[in-house]
Amino acid sequence: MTAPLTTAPADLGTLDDAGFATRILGGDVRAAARLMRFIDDRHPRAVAILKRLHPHAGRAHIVGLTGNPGAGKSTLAAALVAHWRALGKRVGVVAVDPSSPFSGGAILGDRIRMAEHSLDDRVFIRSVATRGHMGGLSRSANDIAMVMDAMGYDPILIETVGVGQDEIDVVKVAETTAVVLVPGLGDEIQAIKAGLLEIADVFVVNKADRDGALRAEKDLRMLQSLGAHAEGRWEPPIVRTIAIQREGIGELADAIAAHRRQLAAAGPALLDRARTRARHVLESLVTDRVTRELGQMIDDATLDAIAARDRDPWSEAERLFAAIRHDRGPT
Ligand SMILES: Nc1nc2c(ncn2[C@@H]2O[C@H](COP(=O)(O)OP(=O)(O)OP(=O)(O)O)[C@@H](O)[C@H]2O)c(=O)[nH]1
Ligand SMILES: [Mg+2]
Repeated sequence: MTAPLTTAPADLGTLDDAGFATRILGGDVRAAARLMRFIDDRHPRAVAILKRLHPHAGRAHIVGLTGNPGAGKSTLAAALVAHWRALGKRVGVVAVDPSSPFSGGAILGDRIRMAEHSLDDRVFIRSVATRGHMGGLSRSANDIAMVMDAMGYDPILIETVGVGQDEIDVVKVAETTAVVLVPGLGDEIQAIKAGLLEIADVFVVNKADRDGALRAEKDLRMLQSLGAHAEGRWEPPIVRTIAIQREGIGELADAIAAHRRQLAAAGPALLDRARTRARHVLESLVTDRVTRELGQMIDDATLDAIAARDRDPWSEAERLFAAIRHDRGPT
């Protein structure tokens, strides 16, 4: 990440949490990048600064872009960014896929694809690779998107491969999720298996230059017609794109915007999504903490006692849970 020239040579090391937050809200990309490293490293300062940014976020349209590996998500992301930039928007991109163009493990072709945006200070691109924590990927992506949101980037695109629960959880924080499919290969069926159909607000049939794009669209329509049709419910549109030729990108951007307009018009639906997002984040934070604390509380003596049948696991579970409940912490 190159700092914009307007940034004074900041000694970030001397800033306290409030100073950090002020810098970030003022648009300092270097300070934001530092915070994102804190987030990656699970540094305690990350939470302290995030708490200060939280009231300032909530304006951006967070858009999830997911689909099978190689479906063309990164190519679509680069094309969408170009489209939005041309409309004068400041765009954020959070790339979750470790093999994505924005991450360290990028393959050369991918990197070139996104290179046109890499020197543009109105585009903030950040990759997320944090793994190994339950829900870690999703929470890091959410935190990073929130930082961009607080800084005024809008829309914010989150690219994640639609394989594996942790990856799919990522788009639960998105307001609008676009699911990318490609013609042939029975992708439609794979999508159902992976639960991608249920989370789609917009379908993209990318690689429409290939045989079978119409067929794929028809198959999708058919599947949709089998689903439940609640009155007034949003029917996910199907957009055909050729990402490498940047065809259909305007239509895709329009479909994404239309979904948000519909959510906003529906009122309660938007509230529902916000509530679902809040629940997802809160549950993930609490679950993570409880898991960690439990890990520390369960000692070998207890395990041996249960194994030797001196104690029973139910009583021990009750005891542990009671201990967690009584340690209410600061309120
Ligand atoms: N023919 C054709 N190829 C495309 C199109 N869009 C992308 N590709 C190619 O498909 C390949 C994969 O594209 P990516 O954008 O890297 O796909 P991805 O979904 O981000 O892949 P992962 O991040 O690895 O899951 C690349 O070689 C692209 O050039 C398209 O519309 N038509
Ligand atoms: Mg990719």
